Amino acid sequence: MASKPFTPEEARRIVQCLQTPAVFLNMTTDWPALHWTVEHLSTCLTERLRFRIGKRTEDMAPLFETECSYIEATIKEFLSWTANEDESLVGPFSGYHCKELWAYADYKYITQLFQDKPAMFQDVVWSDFGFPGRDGRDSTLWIGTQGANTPCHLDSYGCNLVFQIQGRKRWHLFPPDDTHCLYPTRIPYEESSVFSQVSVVQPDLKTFPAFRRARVHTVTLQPGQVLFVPRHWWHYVESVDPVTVSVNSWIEMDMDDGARVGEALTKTIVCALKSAPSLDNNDHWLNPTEVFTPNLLKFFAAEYLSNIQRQTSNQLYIGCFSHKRHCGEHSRHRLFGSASYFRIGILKYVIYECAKLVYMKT
Ligand SMILES: O=C(O)CCC(=O)C(=O)O
Repeated sequence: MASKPFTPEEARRIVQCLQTPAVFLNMTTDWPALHWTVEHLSTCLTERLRFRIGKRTEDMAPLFETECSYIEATIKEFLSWTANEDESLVGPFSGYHCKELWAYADYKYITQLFQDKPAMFQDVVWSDFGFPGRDGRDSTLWIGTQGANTPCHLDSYGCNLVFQIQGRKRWHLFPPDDTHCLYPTRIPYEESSVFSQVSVVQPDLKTFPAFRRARVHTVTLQPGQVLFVPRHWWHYVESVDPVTVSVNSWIEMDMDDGARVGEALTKTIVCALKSAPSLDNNDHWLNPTEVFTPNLLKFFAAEYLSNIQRQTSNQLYIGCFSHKRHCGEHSRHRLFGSASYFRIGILKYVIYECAKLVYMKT
C-alpha cells in the first residue's frame, strides 16, 4: 500500500497552524471505518435512531431543527425508504414521501451508538492526524439522504476533522472575518452553535444585503477524504448523493477557554429567559437537543458559585461546558490565568452575551 502523504506529526502541525479549510487525500486508505456504508451499518446498528425530516425544496429562510419533523427508525427501515419507489412502505417512514423529503440521522455520538461493540471505536483512526488515542469514542456519525442539510452555523469550540465515508457532501464555508455578512443569531439556541439567519443556497439579499460580500469557499467532499474545518469557520453542509455517511471529530483547543465562558453565560441567560413566563417564550427558541427546566437555572448558578470558590492561587476552573450537546462526563477546563483577568473577562462576556440576547428579543 502506498504510504500516506503526511506523517501524524506533519498532519497535526497542519491542523494546528492552517487558517483555511483543506481536504486531506489518501490519509484513510487503511481505516476500517471506510467500510461503514449504510448497508454495513444496518447490520451492526439495529436499534432505532432519531431521523430529522425536511422538505427538499430550497427556501429563502434556513430550515432550523425546530421546524423539522422527527421519526425514530432503524437504519434498515431508512434503507428501505430510500429504495422505495412506489411509496407503499409500512413502518415509521410510511406517509413520508422520499421524493419530496430528506431524512438525516445527524450528530449521533458513536460512543453511545456502539457501546456494546467497543471494538468498532478503533475503526476511526484520528491518531493518523497526530492525535494519539483519538478514535470513534471522540466522534459523531451522520447518515443522510440527498438534500439532507445542516443550516449554516459556526462552532464555538475547537477545529473539526470530517471523514466522508459514503456518498458526497457539499460544504459551503465562510471565514470568521465574514461573520457580519452572515447575520448571526442565537435563536434557535444550541450550546456552542451560532446560527446564520441567511439561507446560503438561496439568500434573501433584500433582508441580508451584506451576504453579497461573504467570501464562500465550496468543496464537495468525496468518500475517503478528510476535510479540515478551521476554528470559527461558518459552514452549511448538504448531501448531494442518494445516501451519505460521514464521521467527524471536534478537536478542542487551548484558546477555547474564553468561548467556554461565553457559552456558559449564554446558557445561563437563555435558561433565565426560558424560566420567565412570557408570550413569546415558545419552543422555537430551543433546538430540540437542548432541555431546560427551572431547576437547571439553579444548577448553573450553583456551578458558578462553586467555580469561583474553587479558585486556587492563580487558576480558575469551570465545570460543565465542553462541546455542544456533550454527552456523559463533565469536563473541567482551565480558564484564565488570574482572578483580575477573570473579572474583566467575565464582565466583558456578560455584557456582550446579554446585549446580544436582549437585541434579539426586542
Ligand atoms: O455534515 C453535516 O451535515 C454538518 C457537520 C457539521 O456541522 C460539523 O461537522 O460541524
